[in-house]
Amino acid sequence: MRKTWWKEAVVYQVYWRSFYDTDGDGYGDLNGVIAKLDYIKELGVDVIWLNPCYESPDKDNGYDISDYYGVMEKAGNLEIWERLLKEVHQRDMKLIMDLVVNHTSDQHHWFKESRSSKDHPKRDWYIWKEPVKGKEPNNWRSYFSPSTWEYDETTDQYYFHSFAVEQPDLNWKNGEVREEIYKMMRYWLDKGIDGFRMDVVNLLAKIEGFPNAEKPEKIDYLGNNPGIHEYLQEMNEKVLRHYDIFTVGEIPFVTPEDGVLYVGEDRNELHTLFHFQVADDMPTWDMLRYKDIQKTWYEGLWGKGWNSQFLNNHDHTRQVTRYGNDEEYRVESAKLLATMVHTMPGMPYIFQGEEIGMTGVRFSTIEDYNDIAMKNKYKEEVAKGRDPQEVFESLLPLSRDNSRTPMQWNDSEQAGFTDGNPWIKVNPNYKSINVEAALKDPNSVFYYYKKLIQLRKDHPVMVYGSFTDYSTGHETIYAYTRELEDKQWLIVLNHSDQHEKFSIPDIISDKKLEPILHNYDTITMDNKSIELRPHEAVIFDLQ
Ligand code: ISL
Repeated sequence: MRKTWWKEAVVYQVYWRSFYDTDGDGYGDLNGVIAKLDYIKELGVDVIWLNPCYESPDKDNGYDISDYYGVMEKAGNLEIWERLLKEVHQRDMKLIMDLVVNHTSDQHHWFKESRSSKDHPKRDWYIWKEPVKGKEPNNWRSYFSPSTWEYDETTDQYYFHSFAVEQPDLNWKNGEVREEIYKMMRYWLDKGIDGFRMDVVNLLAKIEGFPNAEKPEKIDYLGNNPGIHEYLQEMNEKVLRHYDIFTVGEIPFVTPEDGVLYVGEDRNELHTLFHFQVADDMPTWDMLRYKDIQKTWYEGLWGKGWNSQFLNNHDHTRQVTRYGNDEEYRVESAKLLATMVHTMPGMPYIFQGEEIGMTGVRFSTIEDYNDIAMKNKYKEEVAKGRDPQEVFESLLPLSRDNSRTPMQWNDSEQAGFTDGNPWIKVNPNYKSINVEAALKDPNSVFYYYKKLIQLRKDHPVMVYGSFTDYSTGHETIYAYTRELEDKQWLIVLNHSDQHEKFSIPDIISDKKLEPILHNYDTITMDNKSIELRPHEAVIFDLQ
């Protein structure tokens, strides 16, 4: 397996609008990220992924871009962005930006020109279709609305949008569009960024002819269509391969068989990917399903391409709430989940606040929420006549706002996030869950993450070691090895609220188990088995 800097990296995701506000407008900003770089560096991470800060009307929190070359005023300006990049590099960290090129904002001048008339030169920069029997051209659903089509009176045609009405899809079949995107990519790469996280990059190619879907609610027809690999190979040829960077594709609906086509080292497309067989398709914790997903992705990619590991981000509820125990065992559970993500094969991603065990949120009314996906779904379901309170409660667990509440810096007003009125309420548990408290507590989740990240730097086995599961079929214990040359680790996790006992497999029972990281202060074991308390996690070096 080829060794590279990015394969050994840990990525920290900064959702800047919820990170730290320095100008009191209630939104985090780039100066706030700069102000907290020493905190991020203290953790030991190597790369910062910055969510979009380009010019945007902010209908989808920056994922609706109106000018790829500008920085939205809420975030700051280009000069502050330049300073952020310099400060990140001065701390020997790297910065990757979000590349959102499946769609733009409907306020982008390209779209305004395109929609102005059927024969405008930019008409074909977006996807326009005639009505069919006076209605939408087909039955496809979008991520954020009942149809992927929005009627435009000016020219009596529909335009295509995979997400919100305000996010029209670019037409990647048009070579002018592709060249314009490549030019923009070079602009940011030439400024010195270290790569891109590519937003729904497998949606760029659409099914020829836009035929009706048998199951429109499944929406997987939006991705992985013929032509996508040609686009990515062209992007690689014309842009990516000319820089020492890494690219991570956000690739929904993908299986390992498809995934290797995006990240295979012989494919000249992307370096690694996020799949969503957990985050989108596993609503709550299911150990057997998680084990199977990790096994199939390991078998599908190992030796061919590189995986990425995450359990939460700005779109997916905080992991200790969704997949762990955020009450009685919050600290142990947060540490166990971190141990698992960081010892699985692939690059680990930390979403801001995860390192102090921040939890999901339960606000009391729909007005407390901001997420366009949740608010559109709420309106759609209530319009069907469903009880509003029941709809609201059904949307709470997976609302993207669970992860978007402000970073909790201390126990002062607004958790030290802002002196103003925050754009979204702070999670009320900030009084006890905050950075200041974590930095004072040697047993905090923060310092456990710091140790995990340091282990990766000190032990190549954590990055390049082969993976073997020794707990197949066990619903609460996950026990697996990582092996590289003569180095062998055993990771043992008890993902449950009960006490468990793990019998050490014969094949490794002749080895001495030397604990190197542990989320409790003692270990109870003999040479045959290990007693495991609720959410206990141990990494052993086998000697
Ligand atoms: O949020 C999701 C479901 O809970 C994800 O499926 C997510 O919408 C999807 O993976 C695409 O996400 C990306 O593109 C969207 C943007 O809203 C998300 O924030 C971004 O991560 C449109 O650009």
